[in-house]
Amino acid sequence: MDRRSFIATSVGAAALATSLADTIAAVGDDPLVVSTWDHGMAANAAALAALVSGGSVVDAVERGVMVTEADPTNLSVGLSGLPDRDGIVTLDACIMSGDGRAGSACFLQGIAHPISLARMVMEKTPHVMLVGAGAERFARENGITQKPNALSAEAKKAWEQWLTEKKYKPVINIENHDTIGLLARDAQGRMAGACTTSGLAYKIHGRVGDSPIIGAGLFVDDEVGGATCTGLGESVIRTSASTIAVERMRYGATPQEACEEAIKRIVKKHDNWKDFQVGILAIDKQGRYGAFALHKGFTYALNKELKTAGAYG
Ligand code: SD4
Repeated sequence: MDRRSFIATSVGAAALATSLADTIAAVGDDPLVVSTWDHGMAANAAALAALVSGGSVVDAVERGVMVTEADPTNLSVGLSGLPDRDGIVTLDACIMSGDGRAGSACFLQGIAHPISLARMVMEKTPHVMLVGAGAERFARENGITQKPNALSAEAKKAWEQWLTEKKYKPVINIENHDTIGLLARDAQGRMAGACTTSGLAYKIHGRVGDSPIIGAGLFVDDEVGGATCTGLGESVIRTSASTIAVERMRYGATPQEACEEAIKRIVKKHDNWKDFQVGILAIDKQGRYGAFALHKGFTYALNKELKTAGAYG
């Protein structure tokens, strides 16, 4: 059976089970890009454009999420994101290539493209992760201009509103956007992922979530596939959710089954799972994809199409 008819047969069999029918993709040998939330549509377009114009899969994931980081209307990624309790925007990002290289930069102030800094950490240092003032210094030394820290008008308004009550409560599905996690597979089967965020709104100054943590917010292995998460980072770190998904795929799970396993683990380990949201995406080396979330409302972009993931609760 050739590759295309194998995938077609899989799709036919899976039609009996809605979740599988939804999520096994007949992508053939074309590039595959998936990313979180509605804002993933613009990111995917840039990632696909990078692949089509001959860029590497690492170029594609970086350029894809840079679009989201640069969107001045985005309240959850980039410098326009919502601040911490002190009114300071701090940004986190990581990037991983399926060959095992990885870079991360977090607790950043005034860095417009944390993903590019994460890539520099991956490519120009022997390290995986740089944090805070040291990361910012490394950025400046490598030609990245650090901007003054200022809140966008919308973020300032939201923060001032929050200050009136100062309630800490993770929100479910922030206006259909949150962290962007993007996974790509090129026509040769090479994979990479990128994840970037302003993190949990009104967090304690210094808090870092899952998004820059390799194995939590993002994990990619060319031998298997990749996964990325969005939502309440603490729950994702506690369970190494992206790693769970990739390791499930290593031992035979489809990307959809792997995503469902990771979400079930979060449920198992958190009595309060009804109070927060986590969404996860996965791709595998065969070019299949999967998506699942704790709660309804998790949207994701599949190449040029917007989809809604199934949910546990
Ligand atoms: C984080 N996963 O920092 C990110 C984004 C987020 O609620 O906060 N979502 O945890």
